[in-house]
Amino acid sequence: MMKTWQAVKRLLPMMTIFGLILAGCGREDLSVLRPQGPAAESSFGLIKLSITIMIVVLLIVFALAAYVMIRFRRKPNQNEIPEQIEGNHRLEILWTVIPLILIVILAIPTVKQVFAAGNDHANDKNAVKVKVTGHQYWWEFQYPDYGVTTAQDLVIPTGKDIAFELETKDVLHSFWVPSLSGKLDTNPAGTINRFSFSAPKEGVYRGKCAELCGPSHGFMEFKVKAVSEEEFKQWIDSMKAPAVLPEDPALAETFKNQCLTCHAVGDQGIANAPNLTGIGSREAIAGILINDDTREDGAPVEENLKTWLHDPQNVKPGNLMPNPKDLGLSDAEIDGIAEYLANYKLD
Ligand SMILES: [Cu+2]
Repeated sequence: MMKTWQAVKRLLPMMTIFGLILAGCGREDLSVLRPQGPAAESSFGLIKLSITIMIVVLLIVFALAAYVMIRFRRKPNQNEIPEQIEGNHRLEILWTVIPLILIVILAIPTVKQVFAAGNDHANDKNAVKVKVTGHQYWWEFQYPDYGVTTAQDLVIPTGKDIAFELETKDVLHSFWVPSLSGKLDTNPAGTINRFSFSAPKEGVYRGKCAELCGPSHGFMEFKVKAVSEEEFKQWIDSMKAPAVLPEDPALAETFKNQCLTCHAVGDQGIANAPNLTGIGSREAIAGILINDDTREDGAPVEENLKTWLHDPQNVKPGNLMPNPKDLGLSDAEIDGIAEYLANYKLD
């Protein structure tokens, strides 16, 4: 009785920790266990296959172990060592061949699907090409066929294969949308990695950087917005529309001189920092401040922009955005720019 209690006392904290860790896996849109596209479904199939094999092996081995422990346990007054059967050929062949068969069963679909996942659709005329560039701590998405560049919200048409070309501007990152596909690294030194996936259903899928890249790595989030083909075309058109600048001429001047020296809107500015075209329509500010007018999961976009602009380092430590105050902007100017950007929406 005492021993049981001690075992429980030792195991309890460990179980609690495991429970808490597993509880962290609960975010529906960030789970490989709820696949939303063919690439993720094929990985999920492999997960199910390997777990099934493991469970069957576990049950058989545990059942045999339990049987042996009960059936051959030492009887009262039994003092002699039982007959030793070391080197049983039949048994040894059996427990070598069975695992081999299991590994082959696992290997065939795994190899097949790994090669299928490497199919990059780079030369597929029907695929939508997207160049992904990882930056500390944001994602840039370029559509070379359309001449459009955006950041943080990757807009794609449903059902189409998206041919990705991955690169990084600084350190190693990893591009990962758990519910749509496996992950792929963005490599420095001009190495380009390619793969593709598609999203059959409209929706917003969360993506993450999956390679520790600095203090704000955990905040390096992005969204994949799968929309209908018409909506996608409309999005491209509105991204290509002439830039909208702040109405107030003085504020427009400040925005041009202080912000567009790194950022771009429409055809204005340069592309050293996230492109801001239509930022008011995005799912989040800085990837992590979720835009939600109902305030259920986040805050209204203008409030998020103010949070970001008044202290970018507080939101994402280590990012390259200078504090607008250090650039000489007044609180009123910062609020004005936040308001302007919040209303810069795409129709
Ligand atoms: Cu990262």
